Amino acid sequence: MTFDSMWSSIEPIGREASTGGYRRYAWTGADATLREWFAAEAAARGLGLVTDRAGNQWAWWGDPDAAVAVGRPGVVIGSHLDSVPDGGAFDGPLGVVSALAVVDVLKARGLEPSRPVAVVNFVDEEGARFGIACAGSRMITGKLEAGKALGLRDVDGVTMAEAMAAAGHAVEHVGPDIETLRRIGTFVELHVEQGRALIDLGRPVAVGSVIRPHGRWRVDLAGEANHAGTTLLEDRHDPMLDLATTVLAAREAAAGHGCVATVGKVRLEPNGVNAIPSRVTAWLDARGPGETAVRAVVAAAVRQSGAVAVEESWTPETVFDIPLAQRLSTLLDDAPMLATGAGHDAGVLAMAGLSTAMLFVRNPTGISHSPAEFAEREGCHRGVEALAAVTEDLAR
Ligand code: HGY
Ligand code: MN
Ligand code: MN
Repeated sequence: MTFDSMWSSIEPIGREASTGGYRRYAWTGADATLREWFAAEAAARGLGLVTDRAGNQWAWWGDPDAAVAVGRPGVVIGSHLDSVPDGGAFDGPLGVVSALAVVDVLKARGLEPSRPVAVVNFVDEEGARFGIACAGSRMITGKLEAGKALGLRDVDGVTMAEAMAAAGHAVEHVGPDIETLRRIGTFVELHVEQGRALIDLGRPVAVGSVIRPHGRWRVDLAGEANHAGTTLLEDRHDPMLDLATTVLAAREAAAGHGCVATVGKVRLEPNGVNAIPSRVTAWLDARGPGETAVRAVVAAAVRQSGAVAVEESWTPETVFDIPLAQRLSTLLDDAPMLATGAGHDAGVLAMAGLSTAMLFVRNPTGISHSPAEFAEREGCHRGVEALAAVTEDLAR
């Protein structure tokens, strides 16, 4: 199976030797190398490569526009190649490599699909550099306004527009991409499971049912810079105390509302060992069974400090195309249906009204967004087989 050779060639790209994690951020050198890798794999299969207005890459087997003209839009498979800081090898790339391997499997079977098939690489799914997840899919569906996206800045103050332009992408065309969206009849995203359900169920593959609501908020905590050694405690205005209460309050409220809450990114200024910070910026990621509960957690997190939680992104509960999910489950020996707390481009396309499904591949530890993220090779092959069966069924 060609999965193994592709996996070997992509695995070293963007890996950080010191941690074993990946730093594959949007519009960086690592991302450019990954995009070149994707283009080469597409060319090797004779797939027609198209880059859309947001920079997402689409590798087509067949003519998508001719198919649209006769009312038979394509079957799209794939995922993303970018990562969170020191992320794992599988979150994203497993879906892209599996999709390319599926093209090989179906061609080897001599399939002549009655619908075009595409492999997609969505750009900037993690939002690790510019702060908004699923930026590529949100831009083409209009969920993320181009001007707002292009003005987002990374930790060095570089805007997305500058980063895109430096990577050679035509910034002036960034925006909703109806032409791209109408080529999509069905999108199926294969993804490593980010949990342990499949191990506990003893099954290799599951079908996605729903993405639970989740969002990201920025909390700005002001303080007063002063000397760490000479300032009396009663004279201090130390924002780190507010940070501590925010983190603890978020955790307590999450437990009380059946949610999860994380402060995984904090920026201190001036960030000196012997200086009381003048300002702390913290990002709160909160997710749960319903919007009311999630927003209650956010409100509780900032209540004591009186700070404002500025919403940077929000994803409502997203239900996939359930008849499609049931069709896939039946096709895959009654594969279990799984809800997830993780966001995905498939969720963004589902919110845009496209017929969308997800397949999850077993993850022995359930760990993700970590160098320890792992999927057994046999499990990856089972995922390719499942995605091939699904793609053949949808494209016949
Ligand atoms: O944050 C998420 O759930 C996804 O990994 N972007
Ligand atoms: Mn992820
Ligand atoms: Mn992902």
